[in-house]
Amino acid sequence: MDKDLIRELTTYVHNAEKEKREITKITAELYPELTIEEGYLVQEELIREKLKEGHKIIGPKMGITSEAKMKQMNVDNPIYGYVFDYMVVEEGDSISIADYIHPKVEPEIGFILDRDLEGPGITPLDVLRATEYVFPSIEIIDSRYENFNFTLPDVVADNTSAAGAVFGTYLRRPEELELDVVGVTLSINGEIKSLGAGAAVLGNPANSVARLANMLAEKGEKVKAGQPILTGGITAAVRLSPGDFVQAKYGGLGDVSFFVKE
Ligand code: OOG
Ligand code: MG
Repeated sequence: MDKDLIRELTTYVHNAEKEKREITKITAELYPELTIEEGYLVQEELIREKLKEGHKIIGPKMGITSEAKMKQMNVDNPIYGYVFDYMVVEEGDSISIADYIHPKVEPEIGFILDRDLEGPGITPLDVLRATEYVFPSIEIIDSRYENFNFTLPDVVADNTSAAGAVFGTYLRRPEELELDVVGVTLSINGEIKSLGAGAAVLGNPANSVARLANMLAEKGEKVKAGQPILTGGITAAVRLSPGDFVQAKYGGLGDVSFFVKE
């Protein structure tokens, strides 16, 4: 894939995000041969463009790490992308639905490391040893593709649908919890829409961070200390509408909530 094509595909997804407009997935017509590796080349160019525009990376996010997400999205492998500063929503705050295309939410367990993790060969135990805190969170995803219809290479190119993140402020040391049995309910206006437990995420969300470190190692990159890391949706994602009060309640890990306006 030459530089011009990488640039063309990057502009295609980037403009859709900026203009809050749905596009047809890349693999439908533009470039059906797109591979996962090429999807990451587009994602890397997209990230360079965002950095050039003055946006800052807050932290990495894993995606498609649970059976629920694999089934819902009809894709089958963990992927990663990045949360940027302009995507962060303060806990208890409101978002405006007009700032998104067709946003959905999913509950995720977050990690903050106190030292860098450099793969290959990182294990979940290495992750737990390097973890300063775990925290509750809600990710807002907003695929730029029509109806969230995409293949794995498409969604990688689209920075894994990253659009928003609400990082809870309830921090816990990892040894205070058994992350696999931390339960979560996601409710909208008090009605439970989905529920699950940490084990849904690759057996344990620490495993998701290990996978991230090992995937980044293939590019000579590492998971950095101090950055919030999202480990992937525990449950299927739920569509948002104006007037929604969205809350994720975690067993032993506090809760996170925000409002949705017009
Ligand atoms: C892709 C993003 C997946 C997760 O947690 O699984 C993701 C999507 O579902 O649009 O963030
Ligand atoms: Mg997610």
